[in-house]
Amino acid sequence: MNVLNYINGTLRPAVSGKAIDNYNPSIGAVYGTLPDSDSEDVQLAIEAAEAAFESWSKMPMETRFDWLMKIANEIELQKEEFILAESIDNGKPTWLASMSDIPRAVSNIKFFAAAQMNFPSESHHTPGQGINYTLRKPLGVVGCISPWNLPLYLFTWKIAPALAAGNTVVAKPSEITPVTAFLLTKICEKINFPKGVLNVVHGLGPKVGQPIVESKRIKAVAFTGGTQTGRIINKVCAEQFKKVSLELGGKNPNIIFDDVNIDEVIETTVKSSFNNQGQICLCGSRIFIHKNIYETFKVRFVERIQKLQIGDPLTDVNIGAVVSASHLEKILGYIELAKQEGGTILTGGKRFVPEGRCESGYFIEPTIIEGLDYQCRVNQEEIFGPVVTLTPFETEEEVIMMANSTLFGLACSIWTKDIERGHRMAEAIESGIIWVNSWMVRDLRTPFGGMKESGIGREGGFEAMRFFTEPKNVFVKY
Ligand code: TXE
Repeated sequence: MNVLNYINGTLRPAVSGKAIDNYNPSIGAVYGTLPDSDSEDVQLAIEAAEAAFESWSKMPMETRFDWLMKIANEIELQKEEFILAESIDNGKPTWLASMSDIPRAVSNIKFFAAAQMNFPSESHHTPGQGINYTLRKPLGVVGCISPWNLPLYLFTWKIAPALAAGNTVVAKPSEITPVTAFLLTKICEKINFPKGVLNVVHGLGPKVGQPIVESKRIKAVAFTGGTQTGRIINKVCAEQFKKVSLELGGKNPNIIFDDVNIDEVIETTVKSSFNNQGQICLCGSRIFIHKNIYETFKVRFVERIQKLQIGDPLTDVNIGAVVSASHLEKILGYIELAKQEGGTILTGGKRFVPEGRCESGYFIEPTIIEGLDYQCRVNQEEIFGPVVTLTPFETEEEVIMMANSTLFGLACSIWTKDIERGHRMAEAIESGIIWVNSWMVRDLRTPFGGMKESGIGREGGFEAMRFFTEPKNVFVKY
């Protein structure tokens, strides 16, 4: 499939006419192209978005609701095409795209279409003097930059609140997985979505993302991606005092006490470790297990993982391909590093070569490692692949110290039947999201994001609506 930009309501190639190859990771081969856009395309997109802002921001909210719902409903009608496209473009199994990515993208749009109609302004009475009320106005043209791991899911997670709040958008999906964002823009064209309100420019980070972030005409940037890219974006935004929301990496602890039902924990830990080939910022890659159940857990977990099927994501497998050749190399590099750092590979540890059409695809066996120090690089740096480490602990204090020892602070799971301990741990762990006796249960109203080097700001619910609006307090004297 040849992906096109969507600027001012029209699907079009890059101004330069250049294109980049798009790879299917499960066969390791090019299967389409995307525009190799640059600052010229970004400027056109910004101009279109500026021209559209006045009418979109002043549109009755019911009409804006209808427009967003039209996009969501069309995705639902074409969901089979979207599921297949996401699976081919990213390497994830179709069941995952069908259970998570695509329905969640629809929910994101529906949720924020409704949220803008329920978004209250605040009012504060100053006794004896008067009353304050807070206006919340859209910002103008905003930039949304999204990654490859959950392509449509995270793309809509940003554009939906931005548009719902009345902004117009210049968005850049990941160059590694551009297809489902393109399919969404085909829908926009088909339904005659108001032109210039949403503009999508495809291409490389430094050539497209950077000019979006650098433009003084872009009033805010919402970014999800790697911590290093986040650091670059944050510097540019700081210089311009530009609003920025950064959802970055994680190295999340999964803490298992000795009072749990081990079978139940293992079932969820299989998912929190290896769903989407471990390429979810919320995956629990550091598993801390109480020493009383360490051996039992380890043996059963390894047995369970060895039963997982790896291979062609379009068939009934548990584990598909990782997203790219360079990402495959990065992950295998970390597995080598784990050996050098004294780790023992309990299962996995190698590239996997399926028979048949996927033999050149980027597959890695789900890998479990033990025997590493909690401070080693493998336990401190984000690998973002199907690799987890097991570490025993004895006391709450010890596991809190180890869990909090990284530069990240995104998500944490805590497994215990002792609810007091659950609350105590939740308070002590440095993390934006805590799941007690669960993982990845997401209520779209809740604040989502990380602390430390996992990011700045929160998305989700009214947090996102606040990010994409400027509050203005008005005081009226009695
Ligand atoms: O992400 P990038 P990469 C982590 C994960 C992964 C690492 C690097 O550890 O191995 O990041 O992945 C755009 N200005 N996560 O390099 O580059 C880019 O085009 C503006 C965690 O693939 O951060 C893409 O659209 N934009 C993560 C987006 O940024 C720029 C999900 C993200 O890509 C840019 C993905 C620039 N200078 C990776 N450079 C998560 N938190 O979920 C690149 N981009």
